[in-house]
Order: sequence, then structure tokens, then C-alpha cells
Amino acid sequence: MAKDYEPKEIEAKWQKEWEKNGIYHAEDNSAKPKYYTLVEFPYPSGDGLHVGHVRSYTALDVVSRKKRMEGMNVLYPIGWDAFGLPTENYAIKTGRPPAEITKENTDNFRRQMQALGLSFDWSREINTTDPKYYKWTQWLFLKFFENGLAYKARIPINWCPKDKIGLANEEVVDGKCERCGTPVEQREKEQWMLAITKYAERLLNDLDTVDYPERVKTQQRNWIGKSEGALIKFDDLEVFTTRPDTIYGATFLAVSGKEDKFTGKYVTNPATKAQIPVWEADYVLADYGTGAIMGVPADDERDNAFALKHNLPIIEGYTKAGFTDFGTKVTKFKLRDWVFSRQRYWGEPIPVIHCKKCGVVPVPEKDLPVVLPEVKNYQPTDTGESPLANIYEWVNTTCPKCGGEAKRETDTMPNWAGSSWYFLRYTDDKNDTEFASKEKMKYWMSVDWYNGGMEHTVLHLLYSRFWNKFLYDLKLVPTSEPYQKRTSHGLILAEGGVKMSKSLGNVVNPDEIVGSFGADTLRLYEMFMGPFEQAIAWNESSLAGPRRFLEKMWRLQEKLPLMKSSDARERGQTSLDEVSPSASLLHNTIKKVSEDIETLGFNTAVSNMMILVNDLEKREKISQAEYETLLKLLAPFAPHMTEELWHELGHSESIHTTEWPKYDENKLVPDTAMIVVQVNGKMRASFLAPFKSSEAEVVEKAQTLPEVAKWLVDKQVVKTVYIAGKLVNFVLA
Ligand code: ANZ
Ligand code: ZN
Repeated sequence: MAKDYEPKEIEAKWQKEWEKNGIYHAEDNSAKPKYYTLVEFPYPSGDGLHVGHVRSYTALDVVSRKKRMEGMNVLYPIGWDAFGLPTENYAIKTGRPPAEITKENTDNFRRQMQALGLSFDWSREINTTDPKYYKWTQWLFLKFFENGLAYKARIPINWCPKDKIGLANEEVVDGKCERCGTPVEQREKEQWMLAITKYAERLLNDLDTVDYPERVKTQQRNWIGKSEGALIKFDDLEVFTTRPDTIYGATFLAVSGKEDKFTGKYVTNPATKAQIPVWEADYVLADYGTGAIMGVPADDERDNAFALKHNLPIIEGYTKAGFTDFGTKVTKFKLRDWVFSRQRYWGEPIPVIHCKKCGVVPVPEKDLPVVLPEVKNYQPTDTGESPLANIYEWVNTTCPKCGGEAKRETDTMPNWAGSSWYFLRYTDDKNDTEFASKEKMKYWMSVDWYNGGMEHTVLHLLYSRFWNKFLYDLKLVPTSEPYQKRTSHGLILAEGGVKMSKSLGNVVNPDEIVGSFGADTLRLYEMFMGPFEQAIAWNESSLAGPRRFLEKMWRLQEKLPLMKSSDARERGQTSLDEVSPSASLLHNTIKKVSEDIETLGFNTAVSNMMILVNDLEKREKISQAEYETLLKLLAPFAPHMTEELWHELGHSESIHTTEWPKYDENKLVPDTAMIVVQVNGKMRASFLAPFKSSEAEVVEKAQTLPEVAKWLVDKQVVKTVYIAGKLVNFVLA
């Protein structure tokens, strides 16, 4: 009898062993083909790891492990996206330095991740709040500045009066602050901007070159919002239209306004020469096109509603104009330049100095990083400046150009900054002289598979693609797109399908699940719970299924032929050909699991292994070759248990460095069913039969199986029960 399955002992033991042997370290100078798997690095909040993180990280862990077994040099790194508001707000509340809070949180996250057996290369861990890291975020900002893509503008910004923070458009949801729900006000402020609009066309076109879900591409296209149309002058008022051909039907003009109102003014329609009224209308946006439209009630729904409401003429059946008759062709984008400064403490200081004589002067490279100074109070000033503005010794400095009196910029970068280039840093995380060496980036980039949340499919993806393209133009990175393939996992909801939240007390803590079921069960459950891209509710009772499956797998050892472990090597070479009667089921399983891992079918990969185990379980004996193959297939999902069983078989190397099983095309039996054969209701054998087989064929095959035939010798079969695709039962007299 083998000992019981005790995940607690096994898991900690192997985690230590793997770390000691460094089997998950990515090699920089390897002759092997590389594979770069990336998951969005977490914001290390005080709440610890979420089971949603576990879903994403386990999925790409499965992929990474399989790729390693397929002979690839895999880079699967992790780090911390640690600047941001929750830590800062906590610092304001408690007076504790954000760096100290961050350290505590990252220590907790790291411990939790390690307990899950994720195969990250921990030697490359990065932290966006580490001055060694943000030195390069600042350096990259200065590249934008030198190239005219970072500039200051006085613009109306979204202002959250509660957080005292300027918000990017994308941080405003339904007119409210995304973080705290306070209605957002407009305020004029000098802000740093990044000219992402210069890249609008390429960010759009190059979507055709990458493997993203169509839904993600559509969202990005809509966000960029390209429209081809014309600018047409109505006297001194210019409109933007995508339908210049409708100009003969234009009966009014409308400019952006808070409420609908006639301005008292008329302009000439250049096509009809008619005098048409100019209105203010609230459906006209101030910052799109020219902020003015021509109203064509016969062809545009909103114009039609407006005309009916205000009794304006509607001309039906007018002649359509040719495109170039009036106005000039233009292309407009909905995308706006990126507001890139915040008046907060916990962010990268923007590395410029303001000199009365020289103007805005970049901090010289040798003086980077501009380190965040210690402050006593993390609250922004009442005028809305960053708390850095209160630190006299820090703000007052000398101009790097003329040596005269000067002041430091006190704005910091938004929390999108560090994540806009982190995938580059992983390739060369300890480099002190460059953000990453060209040679290493050339080997590792681009990312082969990037998984992350649906909520990041627009902003983070667009921002990081923009940074990468800009650096590509400067010949600082090797590929114009950072990510070859992008996928997204569905949310994990609380039991009952509501969002997990602290206030509802329904948050599942992965530590507890690992404690009671083991990491392998948690991993397997999250892969098995449902289609990867779909949202799904947590269900505590469903954890029992994966756990039972692992126990079955554990007990299968007892069906192996008894041998001394010194014979194991020899046994390990048993050819799969000798394996009957399930050879085809085994080969089918290898094929299914291999393919499913590549196509997000983690749940079906697991269910296929379950079917195989159920089949093996029914047999008296299984071969070592079969068992080892199954262990290897399961290894990416349940890395600890499979490692333990692998060593039980007498192997000394890790299962995770062995070769991924291959299937034999000739052994695949498509459309087969597993037929159980009983004699007097007792199972005696099973075999695979093509679905197409007739009853006679199946029964004949069943009675000739040696395990069955021996029970039938000299006996009379009084009845044969046949259930198509499932069972034959010989009832004896
Ligand atoms: C006349 C017309 C006739 C229009 C017609 C459409 C249909 P997209 O595709 O989103 O770019 N428009 C232009 N500027 C606007 C603004 N600042 N606020 C609100 N609407 C604005 O849409 C372009 C169309 O949206 C333009 O073409 C204009 O209406 C309107 F049968 O001009 B159209
Ligand atoms: Zn100066």
C-alpha cells in the first residue's frame, strides 16, 4: 500500500527543491528556442492575492511548463506594479511610508505565489517603485521629452475633489471618479501630456499583425476611433462630416453647447446657397472634429430628432453631392493625447527642472533617478499640488544648464507609467547602464503570450504598445509590437455570482484553500471550473472533484507491476505500443491535452485526463509507460503531486525537465467509445470500439477478449445486455 496523499508535506518540499535547483530560471544565452510567457504583474494591495490572480497565473504557468517540456527556454517572470493610490491613501491614513507598506504587501504576495508552485523565474523579480527600476521609467520619459512627445499644456482636466487628483478620461466612469465614485469636476491645470495621437494610425493598422481576440481588437479600434471625412466651411464656421455627400440636405448648423438654443446667427450653405440657422446643441461634442456639425435631418437620426423638436426644415429626396465638391478631406481620431501627470506623492517624479532663464531643463542622465524624498505628510496640498511641493530643500535646486536657481517639477507620473515598459525590463532586470540590453531584448522580444484582465484590453495595452512603438522608432527595441498573442481570463465571482468584495465578506482567500486542499487541488479546480474566458462563480463544494481526481491518480500507483525501484529505468522504457487495451485512449488524451493547452481549453484538458484515469482505474494492472505519460500530462496542472509520484517511480531528475509526451497519429481512434464488458454484472474488461460498430460486432469482440472468454468457457449465456456505446453484459445460466 502506498502512503496517503498529503499535499502539505509534498508541496513545501518540492517548492524548496525547485528553487534550490533553479529549474525555472530562464537562460539568457541559450541555443534553445525561446518562449516568453507574460502575465500582468499585480498591484500588491493589502488584501493579498485574489483567486482571480490564481486563475491567470496558473493558466500561463501550465503553458510555461508545457513549453519547457517541449524543449523551449521559457521566460515566465513576475514583479510588482506598486505605485498607486490605495497604498498612498493608506499612508495618508496611517502616516506610514508607502515604501514600507509596499514591502509588507509584496512579501505577502510573494509568499502566496510561491505556495501555489508557480514556475516564475524569481531571480528576475521587478518592482516599479524601486529607484533602480524607476530610474529607467524617468529616462524613458526624457526620451519622449527630447523628441517633442512629452509636452506641457494648460487643459481642462477631470478633477476629483475627494482624491484631489487629476484623472485621465479613462479613469472617469459615468462622470464619476473611477476610484471613489465622487462626481468629477473640470479644472484648468498645467499638465504633462504624451502625444499618443501621433501613433494613432499605426496603433490601429498594426492590430492586423497581432494575435489578439477579435473583441480586444474591436475595443482598441473603437477607442482610437478613426473617421475619414471632410472639413466644410459654412462662411466662418467649419464643420466635420463623414457624409459630405449629404450637404444638399443640410438645413441647420449646430455648435457644442450645454443646452439647445438658437444663436441668432445664420450662415450660407455652400451647396444650396440657402441661409441656414446656427444652433447650440448638447449632442455636439466640444472636443471632437471641429466642435460643429451640419445638420442633415433627412439622413442623420440625431439631426432628425433635433429638427423635429425645434421645428427646423427637413429636405427629403435631395441630390447627393460628389465627395470632393465641397471642403477638404481629413481624417479624425477620437483618441486624445495622454494626460501624464498627477499631483500626488506615490509615483515616479517627473525628471525635469524649471529654470527662470533656460525654461524646462531635463535632469541629466547621471543625476537619475530623481528619488522620491521622504515627506511627513502624504496629503496633496490644498491648491492641488503634490506634497512634494512642500519640501523646500528638495524643490529648490540649481539649473543643470546655467547653474542658476531653479525648481524641480513636483508632478509625478500616473500609475500607468511603470507598466508601459516592464516587459522589456524582465529581459535584463539588473542592468544599471541601460533599461535593457539590445542583445537580450533581441533574444527575448516579443512576448509570445500575454494574459491579463479584460479591464486592461484598452488602456494598458494601448499605452504599452505606444511606448514600444516609440522606442522602436528610436531603434531602442527590436520589434514594433510588444505582444504577439494576448488572451484574457474571465472574472471569478463569489458564490451566487456577485462580485467578490471585502464589504460583502465574500472574498475567497487562496491561503485557506491551499491550507485545506493543497495548491495542486486549487490549481486544478481553477483550470477546470469553466471555459477560461468566461466569468464564473466560485463554488466551494466543487473543490472536492479535483481533489478526488488527484487521489485517484495517487492510488493508481498500486496498479503498477511490482518491481524494485532499481528496475524503474528499464520499466520506464516500456513502449506505449505494448499498452492495450487503452492505447488509443491514451494517445487521444495526449493529443487533446496538448492542443487544449494551446487554445485556452484548460478545462477540457483536465476532463480528458479524468476520463483516462477513470478508465485506468477500472483495470487490474496498468503499465509504467502509461502511468508516466499520464503523470507528464498532468505535471503542468498539478506540479507537486506529479513530481512526488515521479520520484516514487525511481527517477532522480525532475518531471518538469522531462520531455512532453508525443502521440502516435496511427493510434488515434477518432469517434470511439469505451465499452465496459461485464459477466453477470461484474466488470471483467473494457475496450475501445468505433461508434459506428454494430451491436453484433461489439458483442463478438467482447466475448473474444481473454479476460472475458475465460468466464464464458463451458457456460451458457442466457441473455446479452447491450447498451450502445457503453456496455455489454453476459448473463450466464
Ligand atoms: C453630416 C452627416 C449626415 C453626418 C449623415 C452623419 C450622417 P464619426 O463616424 O463618429 O466620426 N459629428 C461631427 N462632429 C461631431 C461632434 N463634435 N459632436 C457630435 N457629432 C459630430 O461621426 C462623424 C459624424 O458625426 C459627422 O458626420 C457629423 O455628422 C457628426 F447622414 O455630418 B455627419
Ligand atoms: Zn538655467
